[in-house]
Formats: sequence, structure tokens, C-alpha cells
Amino acid sequence: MSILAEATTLATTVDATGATFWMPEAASSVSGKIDWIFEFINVICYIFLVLVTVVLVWFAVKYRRKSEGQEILGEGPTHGLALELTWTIIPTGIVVAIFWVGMIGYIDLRESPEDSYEVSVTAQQWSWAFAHPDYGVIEGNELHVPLNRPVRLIMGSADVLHSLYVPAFRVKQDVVPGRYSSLWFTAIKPGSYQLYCTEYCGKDHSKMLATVHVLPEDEFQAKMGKLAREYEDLPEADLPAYALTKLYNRCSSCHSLDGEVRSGPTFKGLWDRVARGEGAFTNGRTLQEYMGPGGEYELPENYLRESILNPGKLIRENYANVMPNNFASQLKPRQVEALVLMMKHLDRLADEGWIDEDGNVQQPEMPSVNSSASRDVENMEEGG
Ligand code: HEC
Ligand SMILES: [Cu+2]
Repeated sequence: MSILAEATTLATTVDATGATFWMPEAASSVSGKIDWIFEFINVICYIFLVLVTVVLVWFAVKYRRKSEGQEILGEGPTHGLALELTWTIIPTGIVVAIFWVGMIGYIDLRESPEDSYEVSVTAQQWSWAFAHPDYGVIEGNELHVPLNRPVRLIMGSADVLHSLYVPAFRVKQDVVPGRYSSLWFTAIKPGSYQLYCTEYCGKDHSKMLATVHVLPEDEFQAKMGKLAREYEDLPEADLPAYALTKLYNRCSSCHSLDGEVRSGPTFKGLWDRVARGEGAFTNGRTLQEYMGPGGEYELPENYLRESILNPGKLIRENYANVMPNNFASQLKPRQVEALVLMMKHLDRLADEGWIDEDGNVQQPEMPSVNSSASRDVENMEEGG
């Protein structure tokens, strides 16, 4: 056992960088160990593959029927104690070794260090929200984490089963509705890494992509400070572009920008449709009845805000009540305002090149007051 214990310590010192032909980039403290265990089991499989194949071919040749009249049943040995002990003891030893290294790795992965930085994760159809309680920040489909500090994800699902997977960190865990699961890692290499949902038993899990950004401690602190304030500090004129580039990715799996009908109605032309009171609901009433002077919503802004915060209240005809109902807790009031402004100014955003012909968001730098793009947004505001 001491050799094995040594081998597992050795494994942790394996240089955990760079992608190989077989493996994705290794960027967490456990990647080296996981890869080592994987290779260890792999090599054992190769050895037995060769062994079994060679013996199979050798016996097939050696014991083949050599002539037509050859006697098939001969007097052979029925029992070989030494051989039987060999093929019992050696494989048992190997299996115990596999169990041992596997168990050590498993225990490591299950128990997060006590001083872990905690992030609460919400998976929902079809996006990820990452909340940093320490900073009052909620990110959508992007997760910033500090370098060289253990990070613990406390994960819940708002609807169905999901599964969080970051190949570069070699960690994966199911996210189950109605209970919390957790996962931890220590990122040891700055950079951006792909995060997947690997639960492929539903329509759009494969579109639940997110990016994990690993930042050195000081940059991480600065980023959190910025994320906590960014929309508070933004002038009204920059809000539509902010919503489009930073928030819309939580809506995009269901709401297109180019007229395509997904699970939900397209955002293209939505503002005008609402302003005209077009459309009916499953309760048999039309939007017209709710809009206009004296109506429940009067202005499009009110209807759209309500649709985001309380999506189950009025259901559009021909659509199902599947929009997540927890945006009220995930979005700050100013972010909801930004989304409503985004819908209002969608045509102009498209004209300004923020949206391409296929309805994809172009990712320019965050708008700042001095950028030409935001000045255009400002003009657009004045132009009403
Ligand atoms: C899982 C799919 C899904 C996601 C994600 C989603 N929605 Fe929806 N949304 C729908 C569906 C379906 C409807 C139509 C049924 C209804 O009225 O609830 C809808 C309706 C709406 C409406 C009213 C549209 C109309 O024509 O009356 C607005 C506004 C809206 N969503 C905004 C958003 C915003 C903003 C986000 C992201 C922050 C978002 N939705 C995320 C599915 C989704
Ligand atoms: Cu999923």
C-alpha cells in the first residue's frame, strides 16, 4: 500500500497545464490527480487488452484442429492450483489498487476546504446564474473566480435536472430540483474556461454554456467591485446596450432578436406590438384590454416589467407557462429597467451594429460614457 500512497502523492505534483491529445487543458488543483488515476486505469486496460489478445491468438493457432480425423477431446489437466491462485490474487490486487486511488480522489472531490469562497448557482431552462453573496453580485452565464483559492459552488435548480461540468477543472456534479448539491475546485491557472450543462435529457441543455474566468486575487476583487456597481453607475443612455450585452444571454434561449419563434415570443418588434396592444392571452382576453389610459398597464413599460417579474400572470396565447419566475430575485430593479429599455430601443441597437443580421449579439467593449456607441444610444434616447 505504501507504494500506492506514494504514487497518489506523486500524482498531485504532475504539472497541471496544457491540453494533450487526449485531455483538455488542466487548470485546477485536482486535474493532475484525476488525469493520473485515469491514465493508471487506462494503462491497466491496455496491458490486459494485449495480454488477452496475444493469448487468444496463440491458443487459436496452437490448439487448432490440424486434420480431418483428429481426436478433439483429449486427456488434459482439469485443475492447476498455481495458475488459479495467480489469476485470482493478481487481479484482486489490481482491483483493490483501483479502488484505493479512486476512493482517495473521490474523498478529495467531496470535501471542500473550510475556507472556500462560496458561490450560489441556479440552473434553469436554459441558463446559469452565479450569485456572489459576499459582493451582492449576480452573474448570468459568466462566473468570475479567484485564482489559487478554493471555490465552493452551492447549486440548485429552478426547474429540471441539470449538470454542471468544467472539463478543464475535471469536476462535474448534477444539479437537482428540490435540493442543493455542491462542488469545489481550486483554479491554478488564470484564463477563461468553458462550462457545460451535461444533462442531455431535455431540449436545450446543450445551449446552457457559460464561461469561468479565473482572475488573480487583486483583479478578482476589482472585478467584483465593478460588477456590483456597473449598472448603478451607468447613465440611463447606456442601459439598453448594457442589458443586451450582459443580461439578454439569460433570455436568449427562449427569446430571439431576429423574429425566430423559440419557446417564447421574439423580442423583435415586441415593443411596437405591445404599444399597439396586439396579441391575446390564454385567459381569453387581449392585450388591448389591459393597455391604454385607465388600463392596468397603460404604458408598454409596465406590461413588459410585469412580464419579466411575474411571467405566470398573463400567458401569451400559443405559448406555455415556462418562463422562469425567479428573475425578480435575480435581477436588480435597475437591471429590469435596462431590459425594458433594451426592448424599446432594439431597432436602434441593431442599426448601431450591436445585433447582427442573424440576431446574434455582437460583443463590443462595455459601453462607457465616452464611447461613440454609447453616444449613439444617447442620441437615440433624445430622439425618443
Ligand atoms: C425558458 C424560456 C424563457 C426564458 C429563459 C425567458 N422567457 Fe420570457 N417568455 C417565455 C415564454 C414561453 C413567454 C410567453 C408566455 C408568457 O407570457 O409567459 C415569455 C414571455 C415574455 C414576455 C412577454 C412577451 C409578450 O409577447 O407578451 C417578456 C417581456 C419576456 N418574456 C421577457 C423575458 C426576459 C427579459 C427574459 C430574460 C431575463 C426572459 N423573458 C427569459 C419564455 C422564456
Ligand atoms: Cu441543463
